[in-house]
Amino acid sequence: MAQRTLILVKPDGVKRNIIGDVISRIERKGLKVIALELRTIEVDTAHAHYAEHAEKPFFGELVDFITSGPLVALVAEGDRAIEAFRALAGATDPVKATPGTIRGDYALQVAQNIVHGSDSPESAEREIKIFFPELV
Ligand code: RTP
Ligand code: MG
Repeated sequence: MAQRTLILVKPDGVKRNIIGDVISRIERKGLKVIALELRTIEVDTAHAHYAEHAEKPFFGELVDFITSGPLVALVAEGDRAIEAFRALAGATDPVKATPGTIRGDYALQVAQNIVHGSDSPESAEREIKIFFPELV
């Protein structure tokens, strides 16, 4: 059964002109892009998206960063899409991320790690509703 995941090319990825490379990696893997939008999100949307981190010391920085400029939100679909994209993205800390992964190839700082991918089916459903309510 095909699974869906919510992927973001965060503002750092858009600024660095690597939207195309991220999408290319997603497509090369065999996942299908079924929705896509470039937009700058409001603080409320960022709070909803990162609600699980509301109490973390880095939450303010995370919200400032994710609302700092346009991002690309997309939904990709395919077998085990959630796990497949998390593997493409690499570890949260880009210095620990394996070279060849998106974060391993492009980033040095945990706060600016280029992409987001849903971490579970429950997160995917919740996050897709936030960015693409018309899909649900
Ligand atoms: P994401 O949600 O963005 O896909 O990243 P993730 O699952 O790999 O990591 P998560 O634990 O959900 O953390 C969300 C984002 O918060 C930032 N972060 N900063 N300063 C810090 O110590 C710190 N820790 C996490 C990262 O940008 C991470 O992607
Ligand atoms: Mg996460």
